[in-house]
Amino acid sequence: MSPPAAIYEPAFVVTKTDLKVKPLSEVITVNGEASQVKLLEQFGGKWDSFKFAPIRESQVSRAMTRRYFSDLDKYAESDIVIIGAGSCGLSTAYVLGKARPDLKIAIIEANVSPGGGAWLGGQLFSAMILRKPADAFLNDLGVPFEEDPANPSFVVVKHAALLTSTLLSRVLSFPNIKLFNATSVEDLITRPAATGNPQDTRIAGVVTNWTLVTLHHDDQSCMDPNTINAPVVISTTGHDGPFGAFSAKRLVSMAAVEKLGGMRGLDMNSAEDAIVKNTREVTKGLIIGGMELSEIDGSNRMGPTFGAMVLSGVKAAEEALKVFDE
Ligand code: 48N
Repeated sequence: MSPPAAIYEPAFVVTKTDLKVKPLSEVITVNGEASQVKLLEQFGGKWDSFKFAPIRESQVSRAMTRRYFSDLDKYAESDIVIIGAGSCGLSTAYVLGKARPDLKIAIIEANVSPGGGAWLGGQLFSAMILRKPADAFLNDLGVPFEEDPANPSFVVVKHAALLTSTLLSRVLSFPNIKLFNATSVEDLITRPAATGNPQDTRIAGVVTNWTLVTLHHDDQSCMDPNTINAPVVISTTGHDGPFGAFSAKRLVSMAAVEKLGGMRGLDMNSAEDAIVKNTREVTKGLIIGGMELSEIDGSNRMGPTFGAMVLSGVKAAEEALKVFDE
């Protein structure tokens, strides 16, 4: 039944004459062969006789749990732990995954869904702005963007989710990187300094728990955490909030840092330069990047522009590699 002529809008992207309309059976192919034909030919070519291969529920459970627990065992000793899978943490992981496929890298993300604040460009607007030279990172990652000659200082990714999903898929495809999501870092593993000065404390890993447990320590009997040892921890937990700025606040509560600088008002120009320039090892074994850094340093916030997040990630990766290049 064709749509009512009066309100029907023609196809937005291409007109039908430009399309080489293929039968569905040729749209999804397996090794170049029309898979639907292949898929259905074993069922007499009809969906109504379709059946999946048989399974027993315990096979699914074992396929998931075996892998998860072997990963927990493997990453119990990691080379690098990244706390927070937002735009900065994922950019850090992407650079490290490319540069050092020999290192074991664990990413701990409190939410079920990684990505942090990078699924929208700002407020509810989906386009994401990155100021140059962050377009170099997009080129390396292979994310398309638009340039406007009238605004040569920045580029626009048509939807923030295009950057974040591309970054996420590349990071998760590295064999040496494991994402533990729905998992929170609820403390840092520390080693006392020979000086006895708490400000010389060395960070030697993270203390983790299921996020739902972390959220309910006050109303449940304490459920003890798990641990991951690592010589380098990179904290990118975002600016203050229920979970944000985790390591910055923990350093203050353990007297490793005197006090928080506290994020200042919005000033794009100074905020983005400061975050990238000051991404650093704030105490032995702990590098802080992204918006969490504004809480330590008291730098401004930049609002809806993400160039500093990806380039802070590049800098954080470089700082971490100094430890392994020694
Ligand atoms: O996206 P965020 O919050 O943090 P960044 O630094 O990667 O990116 C910040 C950016 O999105 C902005 O805020 C923009 C540029 N706006 C600036 C402005 O002026 O408003 O990601 C942090 C991630 C989140 O996914 C959290 O769930 C996670 O870290 N997280 C944790 N994961 C595990 N354990 C924790 N303790 C923890 N705390 C936060």
